Amino acid sequence: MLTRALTTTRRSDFALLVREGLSRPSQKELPSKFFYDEIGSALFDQICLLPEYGLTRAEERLLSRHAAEIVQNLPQPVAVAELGSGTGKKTRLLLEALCRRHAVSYYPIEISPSALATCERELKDIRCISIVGLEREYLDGLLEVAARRREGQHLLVLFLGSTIGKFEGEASAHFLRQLRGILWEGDVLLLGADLEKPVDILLAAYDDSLGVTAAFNLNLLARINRELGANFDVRQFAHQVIFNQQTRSIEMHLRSLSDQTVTIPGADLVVKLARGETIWTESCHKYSFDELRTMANESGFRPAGIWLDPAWPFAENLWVAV
Ligand code: AVI
Repeated sequence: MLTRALTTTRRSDFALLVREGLSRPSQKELPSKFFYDEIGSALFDQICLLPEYGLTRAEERLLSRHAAEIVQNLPQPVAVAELGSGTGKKTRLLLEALCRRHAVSYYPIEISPSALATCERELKDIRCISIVGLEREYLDGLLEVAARRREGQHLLVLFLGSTIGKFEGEASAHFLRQLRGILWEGDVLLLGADLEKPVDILLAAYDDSLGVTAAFNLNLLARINRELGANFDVRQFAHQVIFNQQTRSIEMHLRSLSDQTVTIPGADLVVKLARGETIWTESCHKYSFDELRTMANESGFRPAGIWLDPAWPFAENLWVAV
């Protein structure tokens, strides 16, 4: 098995986006993609084990029950590109089912080198796959995978874990249309989407009693301290979770507990935060069936299969590019 990682480190992106998000005159923001440094990735693995956070276990159940059936619905031969390297556990179920048909090239695409390394470590024992990790933004990585495909080879794109939910409103449709633009007719997208559920269940899932999600959120400030030399006093911030009824999304924020001034030399920035002011760090949209169908149709896909978890409303969607 060949394992190799292609890396382009864009460290300055972090400084630029921190500067942009924290200089806003109204709602300050930090992009959720920066949660996943080594500590953040380890905390996210813990989140997936929490009793309150059923999302990952729901998707694991779906893939362990239905991987063979999902694979039966795929064109062949296929190469597999995964947006976000995910937990090796879920991907393994699919790759092993695929390997019963033919050897597979697997391309995890991920901006976090530590997440990419974990994925390779977890999956390298599967005999019939070759792994080429791409340390890239999703669509840049997918373009590269598409350029490497062989004549007649289809692509299966995995976008698991409801990561699509981080795109707000029109941004998700825009992203899916761009993704579709890279694919050929007959290529397939396997899209994990967390479904609407009672608000109390959602709030507990993102504000767990052990404080793991709070640590995951606060680590973003600690990361800015470590990498950009900032002086955030992390104890002067609180994890805050709300459900936005209008957008049907969980929002995570970091609420300032005092009036404070923070210096971020690596982003050439001094930020003033008022007591009670928040930095918006993540959105996690929750889907209805109608919405998923409309999204597929409007972005150039035909829904070809849907698998649902009975215990935690979650949908694994197979969409074919048309
Ligand atoms: C990765 N993403 C889909 C997770 C979610 O549920 O939206 C991230 C997460 N944030 C807090 N808990 C989990």
